[in-house]
Parts: sequence; structure tokens; C-alpha cells
Amino acid sequence: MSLYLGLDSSTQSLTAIVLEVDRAGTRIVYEHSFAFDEALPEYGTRHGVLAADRGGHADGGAGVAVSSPLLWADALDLMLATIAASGIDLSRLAAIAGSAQQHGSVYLNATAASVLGHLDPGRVPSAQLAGCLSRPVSPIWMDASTSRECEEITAAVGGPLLLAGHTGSRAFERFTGPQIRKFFTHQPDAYAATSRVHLVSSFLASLLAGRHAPIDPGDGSGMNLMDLASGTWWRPAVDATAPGLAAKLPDIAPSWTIAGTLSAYWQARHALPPARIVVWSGDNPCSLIGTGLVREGLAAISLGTSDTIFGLMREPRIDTTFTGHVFGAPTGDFMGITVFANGSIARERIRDQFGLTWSGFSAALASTPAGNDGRMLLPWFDPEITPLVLEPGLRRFGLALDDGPGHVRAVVEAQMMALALHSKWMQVDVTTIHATGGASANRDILGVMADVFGAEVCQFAVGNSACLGAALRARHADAVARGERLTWDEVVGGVVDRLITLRLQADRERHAMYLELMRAYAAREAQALGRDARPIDSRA
Ligand code: XUL
Repeated sequence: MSLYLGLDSSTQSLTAIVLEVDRAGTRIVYEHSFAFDEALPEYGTRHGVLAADRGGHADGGAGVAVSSPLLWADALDLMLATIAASGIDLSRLAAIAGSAQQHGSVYLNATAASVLGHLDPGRVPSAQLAGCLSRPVSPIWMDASTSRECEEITAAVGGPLLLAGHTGSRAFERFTGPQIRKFFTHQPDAYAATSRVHLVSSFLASLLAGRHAPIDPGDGSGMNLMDLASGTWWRPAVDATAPGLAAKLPDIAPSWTIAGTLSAYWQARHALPPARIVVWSGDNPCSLIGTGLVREGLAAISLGTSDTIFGLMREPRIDTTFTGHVFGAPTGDFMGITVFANGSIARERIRDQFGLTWSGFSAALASTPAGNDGRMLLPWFDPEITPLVLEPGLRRFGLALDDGPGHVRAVVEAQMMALALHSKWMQVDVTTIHATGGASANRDILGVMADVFGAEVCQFAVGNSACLGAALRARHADAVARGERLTWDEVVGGVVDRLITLRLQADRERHAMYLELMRAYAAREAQALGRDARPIDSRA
């Protein structure tokens, strides 16, 4: 009998899931989560993002969103201490894998390799790692401040089609390459003092293993730097991003690679065994596993800080509309994904604006008719990724400022219609949607999802499928390392399907109504963006 630990370091929180695997099957035996703002208030984050007076805008300006790598390190320490005190027999812990918010980058100087390997178990990690940072903050996926760098990289490699053809995406503001370029142009000395650029995922794997860990193709494909087909750095993009970058990037290795064993620091600090440390991946690639999408043709929607829609692809199908991305999948395949920045943050803003609890939010949704009697909004509280909106602001249509229930339905309908409209490029037959993320606990939101897509929606007992996916990846990588043959169907089978708690069917009439409403939504979106409605509308 073995235990596998999955960790998910997301924008706002850290989650852990422990799986127990024996001949009878796989069970979740432990699950714990805490929010960064509350568990580590000394870092001064709001929703996991550093406030302006804590370094949040120190190196940027408008559209900047940064967090602290030391916060993530201390959170890991706090979580391992909590798990160690939980009473589980951790001597059976065989492997640890992780998931992290994608795109964020961590900049380390040349001392890091030695410091990572010689941490003092008597002290918290942050106190010892601070001197290794060549940049005290990490730009994260919510950052929208690199349009200029996106243009420069695109031009240097020969245009968006070439960049997307190789890396899986046109240049996106939050992607790591444009962020690295901005650091190089704004702080050339600090860039020169950087010897390793990690992603959040590879940084945390390095911290656990006590040495520099590789990047997996799932998270590497969110950088505008990796050649998808070969899973190696694409030299024209690397050279277009910043001088000397090739020497600063970690290796890329398959998602089931063992990066090392849990370092002496963690073993001594929390009395943990020398478990295998599996290469970490991004939260969306991990969610693909945690929602059981190891076959083509199924789709998942994650309603987290960001809302995302994704599905597995055997062959990379590049999005020539440049809306979404092709990432590597932890199975060694690919995944199509479209990302919306205004996910839970938009839902929370409406909830808070009208003084509601989540049950009040649900009640408001249930009390309003499908279609909202024509009331609509465009939910762009923050800069939006899909479609690209760099100057945020809510746009209301027929919606009075004090109409709480109207706003609740309008934000949910807008999000679901945007998800449906902008994911057409993925060519996935959306007949069944696996819903995940915090807001997937809300049955009324899933009802709107089913009706907008005209699909069956499955709700899971585990809201954090990225964390479950990480734990399942730990199990898979451990089996590979032991020389066992274990298919991905076997990894997820009997685990993910057993967690389905509810299947919601679409209402045909309401779906027909939403198909009409989507045309109006697409037209309003196009109008707000100052362009003709046809490109979106013709695909509706
Ligand atoms: C994916 C993306 C977000 C983050 C959230 O491209 O930007 O979904 O991964 O953690």
C-alpha cells in the first residue's frame, strides 16, 4: 500500500490531496486547502496578488500583477507541516507531484543551486531563499503589461502564425517569454544577475528536490518559448526574447520524470520519507488528468480564479484565430485550451457589490429567468485575455445599477456564453462537460452551463481537479519509475468517475434561446471592442 501526495499552488491558495493506492483501488485519504491571504497575511497579498505598497507595482505600472516566490515557499512549508501533523502514516509516502498556476516566473541567481541543496531544517525556507532571488517578485498570469514585448517577439520570429505554429500560441501578455523580455529591458542588471528562470511549477519542484528541477511540456508550452512538436526550446523565440536566455532556462523533461528525492531539509524538518519528487506541471494540464480527460472528444470547464475550457488532443491543432492555446498534456499528448481572466474574481465582485453570500448568489440566479429578460453585461472587471481587453471596465446593457439579481444572472450567462463562443476553434464535440474549480460546487451555475452549451454537465466531489491530477501524476510517475506498465485509463479509471456526484442535462428550449442570445452577446462584445460582429457571430 502506497501514498501519493498532490499539491496545487494556485493563484489564491495551496491545496493538498493524499491518495492511498492498494490492490483494491485508489482512495482520497486526505484533503486540505488554505488561502494565501489568510494563512500568510505578513506577505500582504489580496487574492494572492501583491498589493501596490508591497512591491505590486514597483517594477511595472498599469496591468502589472505580481506575487512573491517566498510566499509560495513558506506556504509549502506550512502545508507539509500540516500534513505531517495529520496522523497519516507518511512513511508510506512514495511520491509527490505538483500543479501550479501557469506562466508565472521566478528569477534565481547563481547561489540558488547550492542554497537549495543546503537549507537549514531549523529555519523557514523564505529566510534562506531571499538571497537567491535576482528579482524579489514574480509576474503572474494576471499580468497584462507586456503588449510591446509581445509585438517585438512576434516580429522577430517572423509573425504570429510562425510563433503559434511552433509554440502553440501567438504571443500573449501573461506568457513567460514576453514577461522575461520585459524584465530584461526594464531591469537589465537584475536580468544579467539571473542564472535560472523557473516557472512557479519548476521552482516549487526544485525546492522539494533540493536542486534545480526541469520544466514539463505542459507548463513549458505556456511560455512562447517551447517547440511543441519536439518538446525542446525553440531557438528563434528564445533568441528573440532576451540575450543569453538559453543558458538560464531549465531543461524540459516529460511530465512523469523524477526530479529527485525529497531533500534532506524536508525530511528533517517534517519527519518525511525520501519520497520521489515528480516534475510539476501547470494547473490546467493537471486538471486534464484530474477530470479524467485522457481521451479525445471530451471537454472540461474549470471555474477557478480564471475560467478555462480544455480538452485532450492527440495531434496539435493550432488555432488560426489566435484565441486559444495548444499546450502539452501530462500524458505526452496535447491539449487545446481557452482562458478567461474574469472568472471567480468577476463572480466575487458581483457577490460583494450586492452584499450577498454564495447561497444568496445562488438564490438570485434561481430567481431570475434564463436569458435575464435581455439584461446583459460584459464581465471585464480586470484586463481580459479572451477576447483581449487591456482597458478593463464593466459594460452593462439594460441593467440598472442597483439590480442585484440581474447582475448575478448577467455575469454567469456572460461567462458561459463567452466560454461557448470562444472555444469553437478547439473543434471538440461538447456533449459532456466535466466541471471543476471552486464555483463548480454551485448547481445553479452548472445549470446555466448545461443550457448554454446544450450539453450534459458532470459535477465532481473534488472541486480542485488540478490537485487531484497532481496526485494521480505522482502515482503514474512512481509506477513508470518502478518499471510497471500503467495506462492513463488505469490511472484515472475507478477514481475520477466515482467522484461524479451529479449529472445535469440541458433543457432544449433554453438551449435554443441561448443560441439566439449568443448572437446578441457576440455582437455586443464586438461592438465594445470596436470591431464588426461577424468573425465571432459566424461561428456561433
Ligand atoms: C492558463 C492561465 C490560468 C492560470 C491560472 O493559461 O493563464 O488558467 O493557469 O492558474
